[in-house]
Amino acid sequence: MGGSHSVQIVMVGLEGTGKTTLLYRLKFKQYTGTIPTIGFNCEKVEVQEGKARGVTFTIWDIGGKDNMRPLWKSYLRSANGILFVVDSSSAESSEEARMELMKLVKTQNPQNIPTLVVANKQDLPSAMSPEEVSKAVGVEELSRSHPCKLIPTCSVTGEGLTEAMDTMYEMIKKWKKGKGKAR
Ligand SMILES: Nc1nc2c(ncn2[C@@H]2O[C@H](COP(=O)(O)OP(=O)(O)O)[C@@H](O)[C@H]2O)c(=O)[nH]1
Ligand SMILES: [Mg+2]
Repeated sequence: MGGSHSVQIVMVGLEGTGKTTLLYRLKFKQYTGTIPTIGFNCEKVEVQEGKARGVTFTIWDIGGKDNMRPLWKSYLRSANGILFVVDSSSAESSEEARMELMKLVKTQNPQNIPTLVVANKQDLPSAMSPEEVSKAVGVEELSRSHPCKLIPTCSVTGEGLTEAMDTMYEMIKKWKKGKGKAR
């Protein structure tokens, strides 16, 4: 399929949810310590396993501090997929995450680019279950009207990341097909 072997991903979410850890886990296959992201990081990652094997993901990891959030939408123009990372162990920030997710998907995304919510930090004992995260940040509700799914992960060990990239890729393929149709 022409052009489908390279996709552009925008990764956003509140600060400290594990976006940069996830990016470097995918890139270097190991845990790397991170420092808070000022601005953004960008890496090309060729997926080695799963359904997206051989596909190159260019991933833009955008800082989550509130002064960066107005910029999220400008990165969406050339994106094929959104990764929205959530800290599953932080019930207290789930309302803020829900509001940012709603704004992003419903008002800042006229192209209806597929969104995969990454329920990260599943390894922590205090983590909410994937179902609880789904309810808390509104994935359940959003998925009725928008292409939006959730995958549980641990970016430190890399658990769930293959499933996440598979799911993101499947959603993008579906979205690209749909774009060809008259709306
Ligand atoms: N226990 C646990 N800690 C994580 C996980 N992912 C990231 N972290 C930690 O969360 C902190 C913030 O991670 P970072 O990637 O900088 O978050 P970002 O602000 O979203 O880029 C760091 O101390 C990471 O080591 C995870 O899956 N489990
Ligand atoms: Mg970061």
